[in-house]
Amino acid sequence: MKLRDLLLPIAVLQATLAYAAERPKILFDTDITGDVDDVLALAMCHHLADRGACEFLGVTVSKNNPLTASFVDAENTFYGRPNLPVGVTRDANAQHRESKYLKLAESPDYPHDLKRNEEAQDAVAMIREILAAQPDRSVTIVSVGIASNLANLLKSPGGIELVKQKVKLLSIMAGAFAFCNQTNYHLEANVINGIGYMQTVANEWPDAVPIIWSGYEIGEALPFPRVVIQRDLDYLPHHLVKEAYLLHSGPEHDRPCWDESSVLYAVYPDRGFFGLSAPGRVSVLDDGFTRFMPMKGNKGSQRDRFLTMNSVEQARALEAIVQLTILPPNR
Ligand SMILES: [Ca+2]
Repeated sequence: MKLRDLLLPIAVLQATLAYAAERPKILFDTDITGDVDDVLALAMCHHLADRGACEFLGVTVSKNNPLTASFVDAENTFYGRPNLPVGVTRDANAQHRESKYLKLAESPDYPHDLKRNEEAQDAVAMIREILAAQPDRSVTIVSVGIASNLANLLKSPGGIELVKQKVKLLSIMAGAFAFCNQTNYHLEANVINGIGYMQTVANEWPDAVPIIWSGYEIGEALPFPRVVIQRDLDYLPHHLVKEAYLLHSGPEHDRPCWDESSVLYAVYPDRGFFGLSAPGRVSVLDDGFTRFMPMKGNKGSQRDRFLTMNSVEQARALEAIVQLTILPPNR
């Protein structure tokens, strides 16, 4: 046997291991109740996992509504993952939110077996369990709602240490870091609907674990094209994403892709979809404003950066989000 024949399998194994090590392990924390971008972002997580771009570990819900677990399980089943772990907040202080689309979980068109929040896991216990079972510094948390679960995780016994040990990145949709919505002081919903929770995250999240913030201005610059909803999801008689979008936004609205931006960055951080600010530190003020202070020289925290986007990145990111949302379910 030639030396080359011996070395080739080793090279393939090394490449495979390197790939597996790079592939993000995603925990998706969502407030899937009010806005519909959570539904599209969850669809993206499934499609990205289908193509092997990430590993999908589970979904936790940060707001209170009796249909959240049922809807998430319906969507997970729709996309071929009926047994994906689902956790819901047990924090009675977390915002209760009505929904225009969660009722789709009760439709016979979307069969699934998790029907009641009481049957779902406690979100914080579930996150702790999943983190504990993963290799060190390997888990990417994508947070696209209020920060109730993250704050309660940090406050749980040993929670900060667990995050420090197991989490590689927090990709979070929250705050505002540019002139947007006609002001340079936009108070963003994921913060102001639970200011204390977001303050806990900003104050207590370990300095060694990077946070990438997607501000309001990013999603606002990524309007999901209504024509895609109108025309591209008719390959099934009943499409959960299409029906949820129509119930929330109607057929004549281009809903901003706030939550989708944090999924896209988490899985493809280096594909030219976004730029990044200089490193620094985000603090959450008592009125909910997110203030970013850049690192000065070699001093200060380097934990936080926020997404930026030029016109080329904007066009690329929007098309990637569209194409990663509308694929047929792999089931
Ligand atoms: Ca959301």
